[in-house]
Amino acid sequence: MTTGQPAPEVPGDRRGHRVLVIIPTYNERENLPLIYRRVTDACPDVHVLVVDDNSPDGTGQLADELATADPARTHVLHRTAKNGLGAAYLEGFAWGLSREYSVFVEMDADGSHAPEQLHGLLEAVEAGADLAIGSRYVPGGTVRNWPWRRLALSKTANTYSRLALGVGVHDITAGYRAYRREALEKIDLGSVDSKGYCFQIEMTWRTINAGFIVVEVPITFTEREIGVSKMSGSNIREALFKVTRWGLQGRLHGGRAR
Ligand SMILES: Nc1nc2c(ncn2[C@@H]2O[C@H](COP(=O)(O)OP(=O)(O)OP(=O)(O)O)[C@@H](O)[C@H]2O)c(=O)[nH]1
Ligand SMILES: [Mg+2]
Repeated sequence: MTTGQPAPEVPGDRRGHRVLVIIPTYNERENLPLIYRRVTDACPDVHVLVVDDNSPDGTGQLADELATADPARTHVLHRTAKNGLGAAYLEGFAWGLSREYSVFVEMDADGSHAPEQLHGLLEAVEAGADLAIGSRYVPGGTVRNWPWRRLALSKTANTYSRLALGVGVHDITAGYRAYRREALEKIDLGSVDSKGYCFQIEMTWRTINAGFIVVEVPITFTEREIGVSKMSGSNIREALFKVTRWGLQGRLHGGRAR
């Protein structure tokens, strides 16, 4: 917390906001303790919710141990099987919406999203953003250690999405973001069905269509050093198909559509 600010009155309270950092995990046993420590060091006043899909490597049990050690601010949801990052976030949102959280942060467990930069996202929400996106592709944003093919794929996906949907967001696939509660309450989360990184595109599209303010905050994204990526070809096909459909629907209806 920045020097000069009043101490938080209750855990999870940040200048009147109760912040929930949701971390979906699948086989992140080595990464989870590292990211957890970095989050609690960088922002001791936020709560953490780990959503684990019954990881075979025991990440779920490890999350339980973290929660047992600090039950006031650490929580765990166990799901029965791997069902995609989107479904995990939706369950995390529902959990937080049924409690008194006012800001919901999405963060990967693999270290790509630096907890030390979380302040920037929270400050953007405090300044009026309904959705603050940690962006690699605005001035000041950068990507570390990605092979050029991976960077090219990400940039192509973003350019295609921006043109097809007619939106001004430069990093619509970004997974490091903070939502104001009101935005999640207004979006019909029950009808969001994207599984992979298309989930991020769908959520941004819906947030914009609902009239909320979306702001991009530059971040440094670092490729994971430990563990295995869960990105797959089916994630790419899902995004290509859906973005094309939403874009065409938007044009057919003379504006934006879901
Ligand atoms: N609960 C849950 N978490 C998942 C699932 N798939 C991925 N994750 C988590 O979501 C986060 C992002 O997954 P990554 O495998 O890093 O995928 P990515 O960041 O889109 O792809 P890379 O850029 O290649 O790393 C990590 O914390 C994963 O453990 C899933 O099916 N269920
Ligand atoms: Mg990753």
